[in-house]
Amino acid sequence: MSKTAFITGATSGIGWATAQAFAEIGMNLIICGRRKDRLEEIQKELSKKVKVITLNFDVRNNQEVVHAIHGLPAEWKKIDVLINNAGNAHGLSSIQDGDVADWDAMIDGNVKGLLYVSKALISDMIKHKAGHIVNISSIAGKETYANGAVYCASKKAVEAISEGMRLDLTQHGIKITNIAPGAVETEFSVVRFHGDREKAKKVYEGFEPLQAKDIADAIVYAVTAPAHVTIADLLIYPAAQAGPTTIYRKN
Ligand code: NDP
Ligand code: 8X3
Repeated sequence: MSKTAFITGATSGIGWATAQAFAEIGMNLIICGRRKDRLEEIQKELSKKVKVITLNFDVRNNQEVVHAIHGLPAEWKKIDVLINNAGNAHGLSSIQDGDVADWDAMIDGNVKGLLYVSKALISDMIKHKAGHIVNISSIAGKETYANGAVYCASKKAVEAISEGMRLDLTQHGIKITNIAPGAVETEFSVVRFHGDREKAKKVYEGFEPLQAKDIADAIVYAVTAPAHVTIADLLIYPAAQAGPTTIYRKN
């Protein structure tokens, strides 16, 4: 029987690439995001290969999360794989200059949103004594960099939640994978710089960044590992990167 994956942040970047990669291996998809038009386009594309439904909610709003998940049709209630991917950086500022609205967006989305979605799905995974949760952290969750205190804090929280989930849920047959990418060229930097595409482009100049598909391939590797294997933690850099801000650029 085909498995079902629930992917947050599937309208762009890593989440979208993961939806495509899962469709290639025959997984049915519940794709989530705030941009309804994009969800519908992706649904149309991937429905040629697998069954796809869309859920349109903001992960920061627990009521919306619970309403969307509880409203799933009966045949979509058994989730085999949850990809907690939705998230972004907002701003790149010193702690003294940071914008409170940016802080709220990062803590509420990257941390509380991941918790809300997980809580709404974990009890059924426990009931079925099976499941796999993949949390998308970041190199920012491993090492803090200047002007990134709050984004790094949000991803350090993801690291702690991954560890805690593994400690609490392994006994229920649920696997937890934490994936920490370095620089991936997606809409991430456009969002971080509040829509400034020129500034975003510069982040990836002079080296070959990861593409969303590189991370999707790692996610497929983790979720298709044999039943007795848990891929617990992966740190994935582009070849030119050696630390959060140590990137060897040409010129
Ligand atoms: P993108 O900006 O391309 O994608 C972010 C996705 O998250 C979008 O689909 C967006 O959908 C969704 N999202 C963001 N906020 C919310 C929200 N409040 N509610 C619902 N959905 C939301 O960036 P990436 O693909 O790069 O980012 C995916 C994950 O990877 C993030 O957690 C990011 O922190 C992490 N990451 C990224 C790295 C990079 O260099 N790109 C490196 C390390 C980690 P929509 O706007 O439609 O709601
Ligand atoms: C995204 C990578 O280095 O911009 O999490 O924090 S970084």
